[in-house]
Amino acid sequence: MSYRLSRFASLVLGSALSVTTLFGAGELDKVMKERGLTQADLLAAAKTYTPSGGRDKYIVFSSGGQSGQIMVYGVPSMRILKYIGVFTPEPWQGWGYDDDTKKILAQGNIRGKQITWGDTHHPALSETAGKYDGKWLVINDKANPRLAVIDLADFVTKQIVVNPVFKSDHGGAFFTPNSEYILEACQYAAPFDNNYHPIEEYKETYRGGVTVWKFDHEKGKIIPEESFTIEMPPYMQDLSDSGKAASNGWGFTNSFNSEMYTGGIEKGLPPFEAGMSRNDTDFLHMYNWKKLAELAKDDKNVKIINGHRVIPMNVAIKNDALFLIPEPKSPHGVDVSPDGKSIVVCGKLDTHATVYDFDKLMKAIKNKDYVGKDPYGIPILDLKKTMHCQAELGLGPLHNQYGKNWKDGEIYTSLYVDSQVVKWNYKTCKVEDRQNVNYNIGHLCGMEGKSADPQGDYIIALNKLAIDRFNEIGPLHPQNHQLIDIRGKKMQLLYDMPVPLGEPHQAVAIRASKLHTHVRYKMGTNAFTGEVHEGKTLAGQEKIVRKGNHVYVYGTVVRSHINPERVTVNKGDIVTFYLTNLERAQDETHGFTVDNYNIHTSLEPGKTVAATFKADMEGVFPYYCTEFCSALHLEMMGYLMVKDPNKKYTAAKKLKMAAMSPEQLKKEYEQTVAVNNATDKVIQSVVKFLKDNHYEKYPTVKALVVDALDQYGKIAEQKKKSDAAVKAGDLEKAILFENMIWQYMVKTADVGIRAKDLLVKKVAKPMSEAAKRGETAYLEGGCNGCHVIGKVSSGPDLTGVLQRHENGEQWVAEWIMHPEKMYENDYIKSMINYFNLKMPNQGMTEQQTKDIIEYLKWIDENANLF
Ligand code: CUK
Ligand code: CUA
Repeated sequence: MSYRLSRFASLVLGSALSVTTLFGAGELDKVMKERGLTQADLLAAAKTYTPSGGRDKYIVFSSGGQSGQIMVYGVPSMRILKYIGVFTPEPWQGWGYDDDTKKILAQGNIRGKQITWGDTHHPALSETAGKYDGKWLVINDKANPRLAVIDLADFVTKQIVVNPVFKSDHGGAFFTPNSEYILEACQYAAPFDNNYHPIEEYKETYRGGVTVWKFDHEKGKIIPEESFTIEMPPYMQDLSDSGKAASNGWGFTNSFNSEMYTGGIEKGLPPFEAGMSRNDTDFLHMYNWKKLAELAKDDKNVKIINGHRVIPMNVAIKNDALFLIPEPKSPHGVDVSPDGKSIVVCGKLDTHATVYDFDKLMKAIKNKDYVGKDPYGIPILDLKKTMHCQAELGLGPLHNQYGKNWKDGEIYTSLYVDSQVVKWNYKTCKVEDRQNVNYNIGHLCGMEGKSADPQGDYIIALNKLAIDRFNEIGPLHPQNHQLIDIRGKKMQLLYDMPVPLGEPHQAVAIRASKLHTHVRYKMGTNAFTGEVHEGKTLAGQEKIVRKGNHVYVYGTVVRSHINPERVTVNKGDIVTFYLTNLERAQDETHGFTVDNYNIHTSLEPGKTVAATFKADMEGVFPYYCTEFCSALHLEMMGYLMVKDPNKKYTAAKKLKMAAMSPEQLKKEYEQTVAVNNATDKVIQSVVKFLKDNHYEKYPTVKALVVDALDQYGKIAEQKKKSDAAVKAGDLEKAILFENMIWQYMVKTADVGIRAKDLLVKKVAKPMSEAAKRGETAYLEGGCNGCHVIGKVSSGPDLTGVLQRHENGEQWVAEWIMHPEKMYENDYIKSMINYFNLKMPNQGMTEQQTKDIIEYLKWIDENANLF
């Protein structure tokens, strides 16, 4: 437990003594009173607060709802880390503003129509043996039936596929246990073909179904040619889940319009909502995707619709691969247990959750124990004979997640109408605990809570409304994700996080330790294909090539210039900027835009991008780097000049400007050289420190040093040019080259000092627990306000302070605890005089004082590093 946490803990335990001793003068009490916090609030804060630099245990991928994107955040801190551009443009990432990302977005065009929004619902993580493997993420778009594949090596969308027969989808994406396939169930039934069919022919020509997408688990690619759809009745298929372990090979999809009602409010008929909820039960569809995948390979088992393989219902029925099981009124969630033996279904309009027993389902199928057939001839199994138990949970049960003790029956269910999370037992169907949430929870997200390996720890309630939770920001409120601690017997609500992006129906969480992301791209990579980019350009290879009316710019970006800096084209030319970010340093990202031309790219280290546009406006257009990447970021720019070839331009009259005298020029030149020499000295001292401390042994430090030396290595060439200019008598030019040298030095120093700081941390002897506590006391006591380690500032340098006095430790201890008693001491008097300051009594306890002395000892041991 960290020091910080133990402080909170002792406080919550109510030890008044520890409060005053640790915080001094009831500082915490004051804050509590001011902010109206209870002790339970403090405990919740301690459970979620993540100090600067801290990391989260879990990473959550949340649907971004109507934004068509994905939101990534950490648990328990609930800090948002990223929005991933998926179905819609995301300007920062250049998603939809450069050639390669436009191509991926165009994969999502429907019948040639560009779709610029998405309604994302269900993200899914790829699995190996039913457990999350941290490789791929897939999400569906309900409005425009599409799936997208996101690569978790760089959190970038790599593929979008459009469902060829559905007009909307919902029950997807769900991976099969070894990611062989992804299930995507239809939502609103419609004709599979693209023709008009009157609604009076609903039962005959409208269809639902489940598309079983083949997935290349290695490459992270959906293979449409090897995918197929299982035709199903027009029952409005809804959420789905893939069987696993015991039930591997089967899929489960529920539905909510077994009435096959077709609405008609405008004709005086009762509305959809009434007609669709008339029956007491709807159907859970159970289908053997494994068997059907084999059947789908044979042409005689499939119909080709829109170029896609569809297995007709009668083929599935004949092969014992499709069944229906009644389930209570308007079901919504269906969630298979980690061992695949139980299938839990929630009825939105029922107060129950029903637990089906997979063994009983299989027994009924084997014995052909049917209660009848639906109008399409699909056998119906008996609800009573196949269920294990029903649990009375409350109003509007929607979705389920499993807890760490799932083997004993631990499960959590969201109650939409009651606005609650219920903890219950799916083996005994008994309710164990309830937690109110605000308001109207949809999904809930457990930590790997639907994989074969639920981790417990937390449940996140994904609430639809935020009503009274946050500051007023107008009629459109954010959504609200509430973090709940489920480690104890009782659930504890910890934190509310507003979600300002859209309605995130579902989120999935994975242990952060399972993710392994790239630090940078291999030089010249097309991030969207993983291959070498056709526009890859290395330093020195920059060029502008014209082919007919198409101008290709092969450029590079590196702190802090874009090469080339001037590009001149004719009005009407097509221009492609290929840009490669030559940086190797982590996080040294540049952005690129040409003003007024609506292109933008994000250039992470090593990446090559392409941006093509028609130069259809005459004029002068600055282009620039859009990330504040270095102290000279503003200078990282250039000009695109677009000339009209049919126009005659008259030259402007040159202004006469005052010129510098040769003496002034000489003085400026000498000053510039002197500054460079002084800067170089600083750099050399840093380099010596790095070498003396064997920076090469630490890969992260080494990467920085390599980058710094890379910058430094460019100086020689500039110096040559400067000297040549001096020789030719052009001091003006020489000064510019000397300035360039200085720029390289600044960049070297910038990275070099970062490397030094990092190295100090690596080579310093590890701190003892006492010294760590001492450092905290030192910092929180504000000692660093006057003392800087390694330097005399408003107070003396504390390096070596223990050696400066006889019985140093005792002397320092007394001085810290009772400084006022020593103000008359001659040495102290002289110091007070010198600094014109008195060391105040900071109210340190004996323990804190001891700890600080341990910290001072640690400083002395590492004195060479400061
Ligand atoms: S659905 Cu929205 S709350 Cu699309 Cu999974 Cu249930
Ligand atoms: Cu590169 Cu700013």
